[in-house]
Amino acid sequence: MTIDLWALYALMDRSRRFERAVGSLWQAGLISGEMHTGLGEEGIAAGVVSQLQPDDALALDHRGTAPLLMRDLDPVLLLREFLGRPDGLCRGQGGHMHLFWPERLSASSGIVGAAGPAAAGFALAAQHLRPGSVAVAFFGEGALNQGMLLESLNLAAVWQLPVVFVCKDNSWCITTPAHAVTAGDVAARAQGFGLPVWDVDGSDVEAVYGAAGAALDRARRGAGPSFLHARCAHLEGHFLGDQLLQTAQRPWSQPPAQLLAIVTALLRPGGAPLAQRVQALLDVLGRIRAAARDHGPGAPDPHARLRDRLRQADEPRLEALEEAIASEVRTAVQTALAG
Ligand SMILES: Cc1ncc(C[n+]2csc(CCOP(=O)(O)OP(=O)(O)O)c2C)c(N)n1
Repeated sequence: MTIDLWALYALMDRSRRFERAVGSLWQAGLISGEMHTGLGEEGIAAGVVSQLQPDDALALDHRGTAPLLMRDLDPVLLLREFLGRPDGLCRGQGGHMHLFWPERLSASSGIVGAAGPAAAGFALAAQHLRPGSVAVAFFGEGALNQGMLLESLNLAAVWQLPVVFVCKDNSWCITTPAHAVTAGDVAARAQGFGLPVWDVDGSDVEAVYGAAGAALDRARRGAGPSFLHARCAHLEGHFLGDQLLQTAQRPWSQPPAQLLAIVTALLRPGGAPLAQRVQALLDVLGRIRAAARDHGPGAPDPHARLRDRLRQADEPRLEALEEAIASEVRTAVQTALAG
């Protein structure tokens, strides 16, 4: 199997630039509500989505932007949806979490775990109506404690559905570390339903591509469902704009000044009692330590990782590619905001 790393990087870089642009619009107050990005998940999205066929189905969680863009959804339609405009993908009614793109059977939901039953349903339809096509579910490790996801693993195994369950494991469920709420071992859970499991580093797009290729091939052959467990980190924390969460979940890149600002804010007079604030501070520091322990000193950033490799291989080519993508994203943003 030859992997086109340039093509994968193009998907990841386009998604990274688009989501950064979305972040700026959100910061400017043009997008209402919370904003969850897939920054840090691009290696998983690209490794899987680049191998989907037009008839395949995709069930997504609250971080659906990257996979949808990588499936070649028009970024203008997507952005107008985020802006709440009637000319958006879902007439501005879905926001960034509840999306449906019928032409490529892709749906997302903010209900944690909902990608499981959606993908199982898509896969059941594929089994009867479109043999050889498959469904993919994307979800975080937090969803593994949702009954409906476990029921989906069970039914998929019993009915031998052509589905690949992709768990993007960042080891955090908003402010709750996974180990505090999830018993046992993720892979063992899926194996308990008889599903084969591939365990990969989600920041290594090549590894994800290899594992996803094997899992998708298995589903296409009618050999049944499987489970991809891919570890990752969310570079922006759980959602945009939460400095505490970002610091706690992304300890490798926090300049000391930012940390100092948080400590100062927590100890400022007024507001909650001092004892409570000191406790909050200790809690944040504990989380930083835990995250550093889980992730090590380097940022597990799939985009930077592949970029370094391609820069060493051919820097002018990389620059030209990035320039073209940056220009495409700029044009998409301008077009979406116009009219
Ligand atoms: C059924 C349900 N319960 C709770 C929530 C609130 N909620 C939104 S995102 C989230 C964390 C989900 O964690 P995980 O599945 O690991 O995904 P991550 O955000 O880490 O990518 C929670 C609890 C929800 N949206 N749906």
